[in-house]
Amino acid sequence: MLRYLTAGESHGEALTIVVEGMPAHVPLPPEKVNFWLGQRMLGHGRGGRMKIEKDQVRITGGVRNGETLGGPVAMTIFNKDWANWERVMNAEKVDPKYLRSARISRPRPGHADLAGSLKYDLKDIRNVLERASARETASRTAAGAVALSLLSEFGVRFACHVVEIGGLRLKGAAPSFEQVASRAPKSPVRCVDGALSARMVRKIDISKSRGDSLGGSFEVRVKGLPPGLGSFVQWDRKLDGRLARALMSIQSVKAVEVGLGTGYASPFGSEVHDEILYRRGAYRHASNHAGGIEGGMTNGEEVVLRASMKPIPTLFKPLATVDMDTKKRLKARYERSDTCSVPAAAVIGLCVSAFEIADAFLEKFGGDSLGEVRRNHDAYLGYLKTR
Ligand code: EPS
Repeated sequence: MLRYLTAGESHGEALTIVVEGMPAHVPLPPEKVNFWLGQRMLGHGRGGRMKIEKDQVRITGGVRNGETLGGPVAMTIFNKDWANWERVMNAEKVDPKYLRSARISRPRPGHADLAGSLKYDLKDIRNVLERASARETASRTAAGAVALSLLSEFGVRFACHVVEIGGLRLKGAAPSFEQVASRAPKSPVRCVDGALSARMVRKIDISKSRGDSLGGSFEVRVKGLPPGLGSFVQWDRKLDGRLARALMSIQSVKAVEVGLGTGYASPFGSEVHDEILYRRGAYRHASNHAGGIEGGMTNGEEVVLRASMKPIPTLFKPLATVDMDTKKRLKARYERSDTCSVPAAAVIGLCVSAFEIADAFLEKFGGDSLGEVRRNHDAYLGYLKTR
């Protein structure tokens, strides 16, 4: 129902995003997209690039008078750093001396550099890293922000927080949705626990002083979804599978969990399955280990997703690699990078999750205008009351 494509290089002129399938009349002022782009730029541990950029979207299609028109929504985020790269990254013929000056032949361990260079026969690794760069996540954040505009019309709310950085982990009872929504944005590392935030900040500082990087985990929470989004009838319609794919495809993410996730591996079934209740005219669950998804469908409880990312592979004190020109063993090349971007990844995770959920939402309540989606949605909620 809903799909998007992104284009653009990290140091190219701009990032381009096209979102197709949004119904007409969804309010979409650019500030809504800019809010999430701004959130993505935050977090202790970000590098020099975030001091250069001030990510803002220009909506160039599909929106008029602050509302979607039903056609593809086209967005552009101009890279401020382009001013420093125009001679090197130009789409037109580039002076060989500039090409030489920016050329890279030593792939970074952990990055797309080696496999990408071999796969596309790109002799300059810059041609891999420019597109593989996590800069592309600004585009995905913008696409997710469009989805969030739709879902907010139906009272669906999203929150995200960081649960681990470099082995420092949030312990104890899980914070409520409201605690995550109110506390996480106030922390420099998007962590709900003030003391733990301070320790995470110190650990990031230590990592930076050593020329190293750190990974971690984040959680996305979604409140206000009715039961029945996604489907059990076919593997590729299962919502958990679709969310996992979206989260796993974020640069550096290596694991995704739903609800109790890997915690399901040890206990007895009787200890972890969420008992079903009927309260005030609706079905509920006594607990939410399933993370709001059973049989590939929302079950009416809060959706809880977690993802873990590896430490950023660009190291100021690089690991060993092989120069692809000489085949000599050398240190990998250093490119400006972040020390830790788990707080930013949490925002990106929220946005890509919102996109998948909006897609499933339109699959269920689809319509060409917001009014039509609302009629379908309200009729379904009315029907649920009869069950
Ligand atoms: C990023 C932009 C990049 C990096 C980072 C994320 O900009 P630059 O390469 O100019 O510093 O800061 O990307 C990576 C860490 C990576 O490995 O690609 C951004 O906009 O989020």
